[in-house]
Amino acid sequence: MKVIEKVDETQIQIVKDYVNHKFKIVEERNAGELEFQQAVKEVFDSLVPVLVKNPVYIKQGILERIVEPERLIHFRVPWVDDEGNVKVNRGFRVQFNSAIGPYKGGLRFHPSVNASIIKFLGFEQILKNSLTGQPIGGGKGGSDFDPKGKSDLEIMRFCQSFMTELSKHIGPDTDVPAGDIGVGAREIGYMFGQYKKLRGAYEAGVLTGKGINYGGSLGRTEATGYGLVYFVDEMLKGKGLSFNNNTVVISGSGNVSIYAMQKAIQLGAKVVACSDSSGYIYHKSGINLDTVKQLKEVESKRISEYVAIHPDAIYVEGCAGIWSLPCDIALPCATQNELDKEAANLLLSNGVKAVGEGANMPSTQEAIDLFIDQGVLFGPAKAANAGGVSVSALEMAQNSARLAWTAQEVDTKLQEIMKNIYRECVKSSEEYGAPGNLVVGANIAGFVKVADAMVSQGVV
Ligand code: NDP
Ligand code: 2IT
Repeated sequence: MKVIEKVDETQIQIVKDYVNHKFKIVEERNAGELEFQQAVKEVFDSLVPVLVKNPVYIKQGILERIVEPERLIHFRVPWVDDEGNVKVNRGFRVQFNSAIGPYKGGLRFHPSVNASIIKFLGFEQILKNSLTGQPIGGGKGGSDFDPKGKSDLEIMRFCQSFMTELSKHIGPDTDVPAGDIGVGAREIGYMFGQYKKLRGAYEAGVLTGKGINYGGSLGRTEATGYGLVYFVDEMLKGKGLSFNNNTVVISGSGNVSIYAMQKAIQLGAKVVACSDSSGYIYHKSGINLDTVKQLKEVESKRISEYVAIHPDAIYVEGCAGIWSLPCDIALPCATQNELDKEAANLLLSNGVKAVGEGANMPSTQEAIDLFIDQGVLFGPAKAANAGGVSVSALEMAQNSARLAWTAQEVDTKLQEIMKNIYRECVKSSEEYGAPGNLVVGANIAGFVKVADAMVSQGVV
């Protein structure tokens, strides 16, 4: 607050104009890449007070540099399906920023993947990874390959072809991919096998999210969902609230969603709904997580099948409707822009107290503005879902040290990391004149560390 009061209004206006001008250039240079523009706009808008206080970032061209990937690799992924047909997908890896460590971030396999999606995710990852306090830069990758309906052998052939090209660009000290939508332990296993074969060496730290028997970390599978709940728990505690006896709605039914449900239930919450891209289930007395796990993790079925096993639950076609359900806590854990203004208004009218983003950029800017204006506790993705990449960094540390920590050790570290991220976000929000606004707090706390490293390292 002090900062804002001390500087004169003209100075703030000059910086606002500067930021708007720089954003206009981002729009022009990344025409049509709406998700990327959305991610950059939110961050730039948060940074005005930081730039007022630190004109060195302007002089050093940090905004111009941070939005330009150090490298964007785009490649052909040819593979052969079970009928012998040749298929071609697009592969991507954005190596966005290496100021504070090797590029680090997941791989997404989903038909919607394009350069805009990969760049928005990679850009978010720079600041998220900085917030974790671990030495990891920002990267992301993936393919427009659709794993749905593919046989295990097709998945393996695709992963091998994808890695044949990707292997030229990654390594334990350069770039360390992991999972994201459509990429779990199975895909990481196939990619690791191919990388190892091509390299002729056992470089365990080249990928994270590996199986426990070949270099993976205990707790990585659960980390994003658990970390999200730990973060939201901190927000709730700040207002004298908790998960206990509260009703929770969680979108998605993949990795993040399932382990967010598990931890929320452990903390005494009643989780009443989850979804997939086809629709959502509502089980008023509380979702049976074992059934969800069996359907999704074991049988790869649709969430609609849940109601055949639990006839007192209902299934509704269309995933967006999940936000019309009454709840105290909402955790969007499926995909970007899944929670819009209309959904936010519905949640508000039902008295939602806290929203924590498990997915990356799941709320539109209008939805975020509504939550913040109405005083709802809001945990932005780059802070709230940072538990996954944090434990990935712990996996890298274990691989480097050639040892393995217990599940308890990893979980204790994860809890400390999430609490620390929360504290850093609160501190920055207060220091820069937006107390309690964790969107601003996360953007600033993540940015300052990267920007300072970029200044120290010169114009590279
Ligand atoms: P999964 O592939 O395990 O699960 C994704 C879930 O979201 C599925 O239920 C899927 O439904 C649903 N979903 C995916 N795309 C859409 C869509 N376009 N519309 C509606 N629903 C959709 O992925 P994760 O759980 O790993 O990832 C979920 C989110 O969390 C993503 O935003 C990801 O970037 C983010 N995240 C993941 C981390 C991780 O460690 N895995 C870490 C931090 C963030 P369906 O089965 O029908 O496709
Ligand atoms: O969005 C994310 O943070 C992830 N998908 C996890 C990245 C990682 O490297 O573990």
